[in-house]
Amino acid sequence: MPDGNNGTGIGASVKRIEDFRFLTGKGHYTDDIDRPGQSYAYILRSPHAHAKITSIDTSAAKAASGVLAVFTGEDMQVGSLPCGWQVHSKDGTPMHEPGHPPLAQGKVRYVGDQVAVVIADTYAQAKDAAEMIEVGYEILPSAATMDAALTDKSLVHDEIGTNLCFDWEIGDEAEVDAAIAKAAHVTKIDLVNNRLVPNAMEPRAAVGEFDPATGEYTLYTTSQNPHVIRLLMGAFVLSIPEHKLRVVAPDVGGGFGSKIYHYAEEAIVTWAAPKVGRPIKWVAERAESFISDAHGRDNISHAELALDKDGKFLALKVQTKANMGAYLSTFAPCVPTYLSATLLAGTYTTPVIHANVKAIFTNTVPVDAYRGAGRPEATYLLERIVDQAARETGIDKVEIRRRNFIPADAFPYQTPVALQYDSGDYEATLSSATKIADVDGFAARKAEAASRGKLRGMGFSTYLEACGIAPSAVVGSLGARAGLYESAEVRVHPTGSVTVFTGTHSHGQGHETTFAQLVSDRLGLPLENIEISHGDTNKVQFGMGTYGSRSLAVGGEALIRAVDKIIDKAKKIAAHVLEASAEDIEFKDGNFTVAGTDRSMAFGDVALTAYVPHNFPHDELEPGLDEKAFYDPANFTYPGGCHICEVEIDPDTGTVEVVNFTAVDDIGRVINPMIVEGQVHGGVAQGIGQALLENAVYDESGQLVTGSFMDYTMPRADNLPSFNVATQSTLCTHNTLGVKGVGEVGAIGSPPAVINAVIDALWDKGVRDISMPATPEKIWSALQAAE
Ligand code: MCN
Repeated sequence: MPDGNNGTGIGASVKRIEDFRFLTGKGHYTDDIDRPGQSYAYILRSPHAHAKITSIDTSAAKAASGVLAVFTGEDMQVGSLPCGWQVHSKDGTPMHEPGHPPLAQGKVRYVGDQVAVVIADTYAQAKDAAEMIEVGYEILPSAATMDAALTDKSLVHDEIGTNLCFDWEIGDEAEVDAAIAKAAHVTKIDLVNNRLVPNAMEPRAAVGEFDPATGEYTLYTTSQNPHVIRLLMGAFVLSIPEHKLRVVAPDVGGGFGSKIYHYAEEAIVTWAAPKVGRPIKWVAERAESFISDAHGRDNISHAELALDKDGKFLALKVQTKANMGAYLSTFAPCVPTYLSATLLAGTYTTPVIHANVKAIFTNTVPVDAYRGAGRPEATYLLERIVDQAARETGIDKVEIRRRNFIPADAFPYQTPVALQYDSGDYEATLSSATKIADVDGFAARKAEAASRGKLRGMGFSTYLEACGIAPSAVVGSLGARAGLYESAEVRVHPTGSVTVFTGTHSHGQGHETTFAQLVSDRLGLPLENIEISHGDTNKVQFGMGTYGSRSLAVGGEALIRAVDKIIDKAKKIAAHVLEASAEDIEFKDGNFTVAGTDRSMAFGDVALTAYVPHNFPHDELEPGLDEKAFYDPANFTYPGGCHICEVEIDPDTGTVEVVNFTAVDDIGRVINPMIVEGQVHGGVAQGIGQALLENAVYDESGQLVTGSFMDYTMPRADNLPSFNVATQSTLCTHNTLGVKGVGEVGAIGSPPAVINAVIDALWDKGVRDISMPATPEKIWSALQAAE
């Protein structure tokens, strides 16, 4: 069976199969879909953060050239865009869940809120006509920041009577307070986790279509999880039964979490298609994406870490305010709670932890998961406070981590914040990273940089993350409203080639390659005989899509289970033909052999036998070779690792250059090292972006002042060094592949490493804190203030 680096199976750096079509311009994205008779939608959005709609006059727009229809919230009386997660406050009351209409009903609650849709023959006609819509607004005071919202002077949702969505906690506060009271040292820190705009390369798009002959609706959309959209939009918003609603997510140009959610525009084009009697396409303009794609992060935290006299952590107490924006997006409530606070043990043995999260409605774009979702926030907090504690106690920052690591022989390890880690070796990833980053040589490099007038710093992050989001036993108890299992179907065709249908969705992660590698490894088939199909609810029976670095650990495992069912059945067919017992059939290198003999059948011959009457055991088996598997894992997977960042700062300008970045990640068994390296590169680039450049800023009236690439800085190639990436492997114990996720580790581990490096560089100059993003202006000002 092909295996290892020279083959096409597990462990081989196979070049991405999908890249041929992407690199030759043959990718097929939602905007490439043009349906016969297609019309175009333009969404009129609110220019105000908070206002009553006193009147809407659409008559001029309706009469404009090419216009087919104009709809407002009054016309579109449908269900509310639903939230998929429920969180309870510490007093047991459920979170406040305000209605979220696809088109505003009487009130707008953020700049960008949908007010009306114009549908016309061309996009230009729709956009021009939208300018003719007269909307009367009574502008209301807005709660643009969390602090403003907490005064409850201006309510985002009057009917709730408060801007506090929930007030949640985990852990025993009294125990934590007692531990803090008797600690030798308590380190305190206040942190902002800056708000981010996702900015996938392909803006969101949707095409809605209705076939009156069959009563079937089709939605083509830029989604990470078409089955979830079918479920949420069909069942909750438009009341379309699932068998009459097809959702197709074709090639998708990046998502980073922002394309998980069910968005209003998807419902609008699907609902309106039968009304105008033509398919309708909507594609976001870039500026529109800034004010309509769910944003990420936006937490403010205060944390206290108690230590004994030897630097052992005794307790951690965290209070976080988390911005939900104006409405609850699909996953929003679980991000600062179950995906973040449960990570606060990190890689450490802290015995008691208490976290309180106040989720707050504001008049801003809804906030939801963005690459890492909650885990970058927890990691940033933990790794910043650990570094701070090292400085305050005088213990070396590597040594303080070592003293507090969960030892490699302590797994399974139950944390005080709900999660049980199955495997890990944090000392191993730290040791490997310190060697690769040449930590010992840092002092000399710092001295040399100083001779050039530069400030050099080194920062560490020994992170842990929980991914493979699915296990119903865990997510059910954590408030998920649906099981997040994954399914796969393996269809072996009569000539022995294979089509795999997976419920996960690849939008840059390379599943068409890595999933084919899994099949190639198990069945001994060449990659060209294997096709991976995803993204169409009419082809794939069930799926929960791709997010939370779940596709390999959950979808890949479902696939392997379906392949194993194929092998079991194929053995029975081979046993019949070879006149042996199925128990005596061995499967190796694509051949079924009677043990201890040279009697064998190739996989393709068995496949053919499954479909032709000759020599098939009809009385024992059903014909055909097509198997499905659903997989519900027992637990999350727990990647961990060490990121080390080295920066140089120009004190005259405050400019930071990342001169070295080392990432050693433990992601269990690696299927494709090259794809894994690419995933880490992308994640680290986003982490560096958050740490140094990106920031979504609202003014007090609720206007997004960083609403374009002129004001919102994305990381570019010249902001990044050549990364040193390596992996270390402790196998996941509860999936047969032994794999953990990799898709988010880069974005989770890197931000604190960067900021710790920046603070390290500035420490001798008297600077004690720098918040993200560490812009030149901020650093220069901090240096001036410290002088
Ligand atoms: N892989 C592997 N060996 C492992 C782990 C993973 O070879 N031990 C491979 C997988 O087979 C897959 C890739 O690495 O091809 C990522 O796998 P996984 O960690 O399972 O993550 P997902 O496929 O579920 O992807 C989701 C993750 C998330 S949550 C975000 S956000 C993200 C990311 O992936 N968004 C991305 N990576 C992205 N990459 C691109 N190009 N675009 C995005 O939008």
